[in-house]
Amino acid sequence: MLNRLRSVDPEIYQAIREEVRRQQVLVELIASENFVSQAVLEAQGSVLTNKYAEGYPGARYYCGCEWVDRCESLAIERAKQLFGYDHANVQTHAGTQANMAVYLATLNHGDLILSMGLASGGHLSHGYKRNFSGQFYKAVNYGVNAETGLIEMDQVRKLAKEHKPKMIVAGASAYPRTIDFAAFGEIAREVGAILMADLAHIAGLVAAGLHPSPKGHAQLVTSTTHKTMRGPRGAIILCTSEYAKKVDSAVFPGLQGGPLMHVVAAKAVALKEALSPEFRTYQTRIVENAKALADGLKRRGFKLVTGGTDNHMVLLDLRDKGITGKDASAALEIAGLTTNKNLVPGDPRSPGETSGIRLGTPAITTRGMGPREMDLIADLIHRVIAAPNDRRVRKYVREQTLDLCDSFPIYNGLLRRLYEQEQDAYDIPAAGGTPVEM
Ligand code: DSN
Repeated sequence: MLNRLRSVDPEIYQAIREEVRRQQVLVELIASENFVSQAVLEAQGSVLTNKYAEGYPGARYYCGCEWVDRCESLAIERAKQLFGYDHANVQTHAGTQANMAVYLATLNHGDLILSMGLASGGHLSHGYKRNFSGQFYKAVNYGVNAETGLIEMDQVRKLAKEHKPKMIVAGASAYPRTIDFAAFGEIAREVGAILMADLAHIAGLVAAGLHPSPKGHAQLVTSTTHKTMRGPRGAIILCTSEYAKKVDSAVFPGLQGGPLMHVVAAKAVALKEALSPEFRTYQTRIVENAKALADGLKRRGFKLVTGGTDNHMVLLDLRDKGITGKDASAALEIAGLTTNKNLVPGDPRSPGETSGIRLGTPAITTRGMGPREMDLIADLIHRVIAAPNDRRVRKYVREQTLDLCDSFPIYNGLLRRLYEQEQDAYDIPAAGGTPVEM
């Protein structure tokens, strides 16, 4: 395993091996990260990376596309089946590019978008002034109530009526509660706007029926495939039939040349996994774990934005703890808990510092952890935040997180196998001048 790489490029081999180790030995609480299956890894690491396939299945600009056509058609059919939309485009490389494609397909330069503000939990690509979306289009933002942390549909309606946006964007990067797509749809219809739902974070929950679907409300949907969806890094677009041609043209030739067919195939695998009953069980556990983590933190005196969670995410407001999100996430990382700093509603600090941290349960749920481990993690977070510079606390917490990671291994002992292989250097063939081996 990875023997050829080790021989040809020991530096990259070492970086990958150390990343395997890092993923194995840290408790991954970044809400947007996950661990893909072995099957997804195999599809993504396949020879499909060699193939140019500009165009779409059955209408490519290159010969020899019969097998990549098969992969892409399967991905498209599975995405349509999973989310119930008329059309799917599975070629976009990332969530921001999926949003870009939807804007290109539906808006003119300078048109107005109504979206959630970045400081309230929205995303860069929803019209932030330093992102293309805020430079090519005008954006007006709704936010959340500074006290409750909740989106107020009255405010959304008021802004929609006042500004008459061409598009309303419903979706967030840091919002721990249910998004009311039906209410967004109603407002969009009232003002004649198009509704786009960005499911990047919650797509897995929507697919499993644990969060209301935007179907019937949003004409266009974007999502990443690597967060709760547990697929390869990438994105998809779903839409009603009236937007199908426009979306496909916006992706290619509008924004991209050749699609990453190895990633498209890996998306197909992840979408197949998402259609299984086990995926629904997995998503149910993600939500149960997030609730258990939220409860454990509340019992230990933490203030949570919105007071809890409906999804996979918990937002900690640290303003009463005398520590910034930046310092808290750094102390937690040393102790073996990976998180990210995050703005909280009404945050007086900058995005580089913040007063909060965001936690998520998709990755630790993939490892098999459950409510008991969530309570332990809440306890460990509490200990670190209470004494971020205490070396004894850090040592204790690090030992606990290492034990936890040992009890819930990932990739079937891959790290151990790599180390074992390295013991036997004679097995490794010479690098120079050898033909490409499979
Ligand atoms: N970076 C992603 C997240 O962490 O939510 C959004 O793009």
